[in-house]
Amino acid sequence: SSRPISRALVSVSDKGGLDILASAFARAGTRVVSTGRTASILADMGVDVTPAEKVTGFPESLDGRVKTLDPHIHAGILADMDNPDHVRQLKELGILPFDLVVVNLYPFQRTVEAGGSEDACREQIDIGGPAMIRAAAKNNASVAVITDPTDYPRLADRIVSGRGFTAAERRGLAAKAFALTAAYDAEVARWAASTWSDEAGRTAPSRLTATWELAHKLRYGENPHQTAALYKEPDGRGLASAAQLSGAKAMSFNNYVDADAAWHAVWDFPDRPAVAVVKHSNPCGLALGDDIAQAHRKAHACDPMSAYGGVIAANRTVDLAMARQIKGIFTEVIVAPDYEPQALALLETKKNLRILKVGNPPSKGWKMKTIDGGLLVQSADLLDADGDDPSDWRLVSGQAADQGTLADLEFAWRAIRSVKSNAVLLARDGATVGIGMGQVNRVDSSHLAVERANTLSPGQNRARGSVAASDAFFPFADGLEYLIDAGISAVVQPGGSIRDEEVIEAARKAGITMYLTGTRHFMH
Ligand code: 93A
Repeated sequence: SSRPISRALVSVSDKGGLDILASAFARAGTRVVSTGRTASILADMGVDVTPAEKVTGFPESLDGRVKTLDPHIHAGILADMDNPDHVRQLKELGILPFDLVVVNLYPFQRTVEAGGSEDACREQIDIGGPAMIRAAAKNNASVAVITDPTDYPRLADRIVSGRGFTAAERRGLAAKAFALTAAYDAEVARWAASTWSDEAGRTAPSRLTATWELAHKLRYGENPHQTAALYKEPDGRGLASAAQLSGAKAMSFNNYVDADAAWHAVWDFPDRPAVAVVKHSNPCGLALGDDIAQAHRKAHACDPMSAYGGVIAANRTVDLAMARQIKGIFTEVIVAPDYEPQALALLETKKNLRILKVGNPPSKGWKMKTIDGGLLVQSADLLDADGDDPSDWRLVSGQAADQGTLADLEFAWRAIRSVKSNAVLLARDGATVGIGMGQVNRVDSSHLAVERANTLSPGQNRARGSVAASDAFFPFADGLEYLIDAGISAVVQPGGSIRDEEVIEAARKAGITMYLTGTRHFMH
């Protein structure tokens, strides 16, 4: 049933459109209770306002943290006016009911997006506002709740009409209100998880509260007969929110998948300029350089054939030298933190090259994968396990590696994180020279790594003298023996097979250096 709006509670952070409400209240003779600045603005507009302090009998205190958190306010919102007992209690307590609550919340998300300090963001977590909104939404049988200033013009008529809102309208407004407070809390939860909780970041939450927004529809999915869209996290960071600086075509589904793999791969090496060239979510070249152009030359040289039509990621600003190198290579996408103006100008002449700029390294949050009827969630593989640092490695064969070899082993171990299992990788001078990926047994991956090292760069035997990494243990000696026959000088692998003794014995017999990490880097 409709009821006239004779008493309203107004407390808004976004002061826009208050004039619309003010004139509606004046015409309807609505009595208004309001907080601090909202009250003074309404008073200036000629509204007869009662400050919330007068109603609560308590001053707005603690820098505004306590303004409306008071039973004189909340009993006025929550009383069921169709329940005679509630009506009687209000009378006894000397509390007047509200017919309308108008609230919008502190701009928490805007403060986070503007890069506000932790203190500034925390202070923008609205407590009293959501309490009033939720109370009014719950009690929509008696109270209308307005949370969206763009609704004022439409709803002002209802106030003026003297009939107020229908039950259906109040229910619709209540549903909208709960959606607002839920989204608001989800944003707070996301921010709190990333800002406050290293430990919480290691414990799967009992309920996922993240929300994704439609970024844009994609032309199609993995294949043209599949429909697809990209959703982004609301904080507007990361690859999903990348700026596309150039390129005739929009990013495709597969482009995003490959760009993501490449982007993660280069940020496994934050301390050095690094470039990854990715095809079908696997690197076909990954390298470090003294500068970004050198890193790209080395990464491309790993497998120039596969680099055709690839996705390139760099973890430093792309300079003119690197742009010149890419100019002659058919490349689908390049993603980097930034581009020198001349480099960008040159790359832009390649009409089909999609150029992406991403402001932040990949987030360290949860990684998700859907399965039938569910969602698998895990913390990111950050290469921070016990065993990822060479000082934790156990030498089980041959001599301790010299500095250069150890650096290559460490590079190979970090690089293999971004190769799909089963992965075996050969490296030299801070660059991959042969990558075996995605095979269903480790011998095939070993073959592939050696074959690529030796055939893709004509006239060279790049396997000889390189170092090898394996993403998980060798279950038998055969895969390792193949690498030894190809001439590798050292190998790093997790260990832990029940046949470790056989595998270690093969290394010792060949006199090569072998380290066990005790940790693995599967990626499926
Ligand atoms: O700090 S609060 O969580 N504590 C409160 O008791 C309270 N009551 C209303 N924030 C509170 N509000 C919020 O103040 C409202 O949600 C609104 O966004 C804002 C309006 O304050 P003012 O009228 O002083 O500008």
